[in-house]
Amino acid sequence: MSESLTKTKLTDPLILNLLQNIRDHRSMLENLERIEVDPNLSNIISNEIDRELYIENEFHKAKGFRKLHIEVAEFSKNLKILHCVFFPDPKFDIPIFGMDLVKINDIVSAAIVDLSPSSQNQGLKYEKSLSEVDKSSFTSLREIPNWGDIFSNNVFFASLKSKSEKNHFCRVVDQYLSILIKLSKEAKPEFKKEIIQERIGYQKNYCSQQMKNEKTSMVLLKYFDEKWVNKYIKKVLFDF
Ligand code: BLA
Repeated sequence: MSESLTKTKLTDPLILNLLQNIRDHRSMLENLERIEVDPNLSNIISNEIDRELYIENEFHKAKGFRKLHIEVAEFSKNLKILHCVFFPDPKFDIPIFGMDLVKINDIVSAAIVDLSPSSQNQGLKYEKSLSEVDKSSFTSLREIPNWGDIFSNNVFFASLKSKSEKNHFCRVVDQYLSILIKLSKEAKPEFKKEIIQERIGYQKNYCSQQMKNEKTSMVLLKYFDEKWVNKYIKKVLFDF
């Protein structure tokens, strides 16, 4: 498959490792297809001194998923981000896979992963499996901000302090993705309008809560004007 990100400029081993793992899981989905997006929004590069930046995006869809989005970005050579959200097709009862890794120089200040509910009582199907994923040895767990009521009870959020914590985080992501893929294989389409509508509401709420994370927009506003940032957040990151 010819993938823009296969040639990613980013060489950070942790991000490359996570990226490979996410792609491996994604490749197990049925009817995987690329979604074409305006290249002005998907691949963004600037070489302006001290304001260097690049953002690379991959968009796919598959059976059970309306949008599989992976983004890698590097700002001013020191802030690196791996952002990934797999939005389910609301006809299917599949949670939203989300992860974000923020690395400033060599420090991973934020590493978050979750399967977030996209319908009522959905958690009953998978919360137990998430809770069984070993997350015991992390030293710097972080508190979820107020807007994060969209996440499941087993959202994982920490700073990663050592090589072993970085490796352990990769294993947590791998296991969360395995649970997601299993749920997606079991999911059958639903045709009742009210149920689909309710799931659409969950995804809209997920997106509007994510938009309250000022840390995302703060970074982008250093490089782009407000109009562009709003468009990028609403169309690329958290569209519905
Ligand atoms: C935090 N997100 C952050 C931070 C930055 C970004 C700079 C602060 C790091 C820190 O608190 O240590 C920036 N993240 C970005 C940018 C993009 C990005 C610019 O993805 C993309 C262009 N954020 C998400 C997703 C999740 C998420 C999908 O995009 C979770 C599934 C979570 N990011 C998230 C959380 C924080 C964060 C919970 C901490 C916010 C806080 O503590 O206030």
